[in-house]
Amino acid sequence: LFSLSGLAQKKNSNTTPYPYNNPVIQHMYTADAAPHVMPDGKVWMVTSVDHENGGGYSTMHKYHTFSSPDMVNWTDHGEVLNIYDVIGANEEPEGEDWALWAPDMIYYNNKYYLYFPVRIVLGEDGGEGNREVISYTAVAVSDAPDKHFKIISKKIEGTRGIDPAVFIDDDGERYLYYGQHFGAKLKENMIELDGEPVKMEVDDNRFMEAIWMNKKAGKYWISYHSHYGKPVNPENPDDINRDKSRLDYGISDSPLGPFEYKGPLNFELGVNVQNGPKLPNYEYVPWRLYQSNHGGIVEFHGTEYLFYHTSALSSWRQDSFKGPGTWTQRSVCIDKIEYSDGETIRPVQQ
Ligand code: FUB
Repeated sequence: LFSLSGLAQKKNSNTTPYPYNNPVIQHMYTADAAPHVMPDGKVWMVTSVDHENGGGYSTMHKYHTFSSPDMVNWTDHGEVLNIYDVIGANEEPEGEDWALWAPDMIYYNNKYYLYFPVRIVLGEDGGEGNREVISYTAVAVSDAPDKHFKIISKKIEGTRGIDPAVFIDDDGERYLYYGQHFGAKLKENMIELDGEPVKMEVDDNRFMEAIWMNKKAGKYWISYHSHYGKPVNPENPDDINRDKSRLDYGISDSPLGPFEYKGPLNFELGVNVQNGPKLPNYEYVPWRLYQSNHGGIVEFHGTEYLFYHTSALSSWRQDSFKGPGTWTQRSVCIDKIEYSDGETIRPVQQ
């Protein structure tokens, strides 16, 4: 997740239809797709929703679900949760403290569970403590993936941080990943951790967020957003904001690791193109135009697919790919994953 300054909004001046069918959702801006095959045999995804006018991460106020019988034709089932479900109908969302960021939705025991980060304000204790805003994993439930969800927990005790993702193993055990680095078993009630969280270790030592877990050939494949390269601000060499970003992956014999780092899941790209220095060789091509990264993998009819987002559609609407598009006008894309030998993924090119 990168610095939020300088979120200037450009006008959509290009009305020519987008020339490609990836991104798969083009009537609205979507990000952070979490794909799963549901009992109806279709692929479903819940996504964050970026505001039609951009405006930064603070303008993300709802989740939509989508389904597809074939990975090509997608139905928008509309909004399944709104920020007002979290803060109450009479409140006004205040900036990023109340934005709805990357979610996950999973089927378990005849119900659909939606996991998402909720910020809770701490430290306003009569002036003695500093105001501190912490994200926890919240859970909402529904009888169907296209119906409005009802919040059943605003805080899974023990969780801290954004980007929750749930994985259910072949033996029925449930795992929750959250907050950049952590993983833990989930109890059958789906709203409590079962034991202590474990720090997910991948032996590449890069910053992680947006963990996704999938299983193939008996191995556990962790994928995540890694930041690497030079610090964006050279005066702050420890800053996690780096000039490159991509999805990386590793494998393990256990869903809680440790993981052996395997390599990039998609291509390298320059980031912070709005705020930071442009890389000298940065090319404005559609499959490289994005400033945040968040992936999800699903197996459908024997093939694995990577879901990710770019800001190529936004770029197209602004100026036919001459610029990077708007930071928070992202769009979900899908590509097949090719496993070149049972243990390596060929980096995905759109
Ligand atoms: O979409 C908001 C945030 O940006 C997500 O939580 C991160 O994973 C990144 O995609």
